[in-house]
Amino acid sequence: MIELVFATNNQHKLEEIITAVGTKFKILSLDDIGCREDIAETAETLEGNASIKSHYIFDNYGKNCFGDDTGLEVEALDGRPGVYSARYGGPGHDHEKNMDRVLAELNGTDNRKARFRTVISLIIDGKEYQFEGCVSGEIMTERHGDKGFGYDPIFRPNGYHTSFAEMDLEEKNKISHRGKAMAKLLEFLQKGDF
Ligand code: ITT
Repeated sequence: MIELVFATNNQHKLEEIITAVGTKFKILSLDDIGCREDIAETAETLEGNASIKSHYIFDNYGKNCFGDDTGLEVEALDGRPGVYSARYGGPGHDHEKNMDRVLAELNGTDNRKARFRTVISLIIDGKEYQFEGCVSGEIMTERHGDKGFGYDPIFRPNGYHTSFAEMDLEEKNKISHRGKAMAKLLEFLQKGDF
């Protein structure tokens, strides 16, 4: 069975991926390999940051691995918070402050279109591959639901009446940015052309 390290410090992401992968692959966490460092995300793009995370693990631990970087891109805000999604409301990865800032900036705006975009960087035997997944929707005027994480309570995907935070993990995975990028990664691994 292929073992892959998922280079994330976000427990919600880890849970989502383990649910998506099922029993096909063994996913190891950073904890499992004894990595306790905070990997600095210094790139200006999602592609760049995803790559930093996976290279950090491969270069320091020599293990096949993947990392993802995700951003919420709001049309009326020229694509912000985008690559700055984690710290949009200030330092400290505070999800509530991040949502407050987006809601405040969209106050009174009719165009509430937004999308989540995920880029996964996979490294197998030193070679890098990238996979992208997007989901379009809109920013609601207030929070709904308490599942998920990050901006989930204020994001409603197109074709649904509920926010991501009102969906179960399985339901979110089927249509989400990370779920789609992950499906591409799994298809690639199952083909075995690497
Ligand atoms: P790692 O870098 O350790 O993986 P992180 O939480 O910093 O974890 P990202 O840099 O990829 O993850 O994500 C930036 C922010 O985007 C994250 O802190 C959340 O606020 C938000 N985010 C990412 N994925 C999300 C999702 O599926 N639903 C809602 N918000 C999400």
